[in-house]
Amino acid sequence: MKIAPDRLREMLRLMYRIRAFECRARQLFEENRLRGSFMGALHSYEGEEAVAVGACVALRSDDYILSTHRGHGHCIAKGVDVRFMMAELLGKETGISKGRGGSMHMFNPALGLLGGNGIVGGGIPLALGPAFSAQYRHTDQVTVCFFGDGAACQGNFHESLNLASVWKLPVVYICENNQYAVTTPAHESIAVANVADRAAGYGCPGEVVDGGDVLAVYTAVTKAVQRARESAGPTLLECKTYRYQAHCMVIPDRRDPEELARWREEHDPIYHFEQYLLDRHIMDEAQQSELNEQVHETVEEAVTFAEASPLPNPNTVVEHLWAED
Ligand SMILES: Cc1ncc(C[n+]2csc(CCOP(=O)(O)OP(=O)(O)O)c2C)c(N)n1
Ligand SMILES: [Mg+2]
Repeated sequence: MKIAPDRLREMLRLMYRIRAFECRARQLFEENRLRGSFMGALHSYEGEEAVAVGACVALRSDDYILSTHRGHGHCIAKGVDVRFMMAELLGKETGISKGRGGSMHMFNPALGLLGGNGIVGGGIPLALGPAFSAQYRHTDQVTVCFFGDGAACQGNFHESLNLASVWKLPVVYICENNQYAVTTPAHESIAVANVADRAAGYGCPGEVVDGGDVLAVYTAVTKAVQRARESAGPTLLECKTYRYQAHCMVIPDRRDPEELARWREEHDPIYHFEQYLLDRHIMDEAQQSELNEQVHETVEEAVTFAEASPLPNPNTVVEHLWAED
């Protein structure tokens, strides 16, 4: 698939931004948790960047996404300003959810971001709503629903995929199979070799994708989006990937350190894409450093913005909790 050089470099920028954001958020979490100023849990997306970026770059800005508890990458790839995300992590009034949501509850309907979710698999049935709405309104908007390998074992996964297929709803289901649900390996909880194999049971296409290859993800999602826009129904994509950090920042990592080292050394999505761009002279080393520096500046500005922002006024604690007329 031919992709313009500018767009390819933009994909790398987004991957850098996600990695830098996650590293900085992790530092803030460590520094602040004892002081209690970091709001809620933190699930790092480091290592999985190619999935969010490959998928979201294949979308239009008016397409919808449903995110997860590990959702910072989805938000950044869909175009959210990292200042408002960082402020949300610190529970500030300027946060994307006005400091009420924290890491797992970032929303921006104007960008099609219909929210993260602290309930594993919670976004899977919700995705049917915007998809049905688009079909009913005769727009050709597509809904992308991200979820993990653990979520793929929830009952609502089966019900939702069946309904989406029966009604030919414009949804692209993207399973981010990072091989574990907390500490449970996917092969101990999934009866078939691939989550994508389950698509046969719902009469829709299913495909296993290398989740470390941003272009493979982009290509697969582009095809699935096309199918959805043409009213041909949903697709189930399973992106095989790996997370670099423990499940969240407070649960000890029980994975084999050698396995983790192997994934980092042999399958790092950012390293592979950098090499791809350098080898084909789509980017030179000077451009690469500039891109990296810009991203780090952007993330530092976000930290400064977040730290300088006020906490919500306690008198407003019950505001923004329900939809307003
Ligand atoms: C309904 C529900 N059950 C259990 C949990 C606790 N929990 C949080 S994350 C998680 C694992 C999810 O694994 P997966 O779907 O593979 O996503 P990953 O964390 O690997 O990205 C669990 C069991 C929860 N938040 N919601
Ligand atoms: Mg998982």
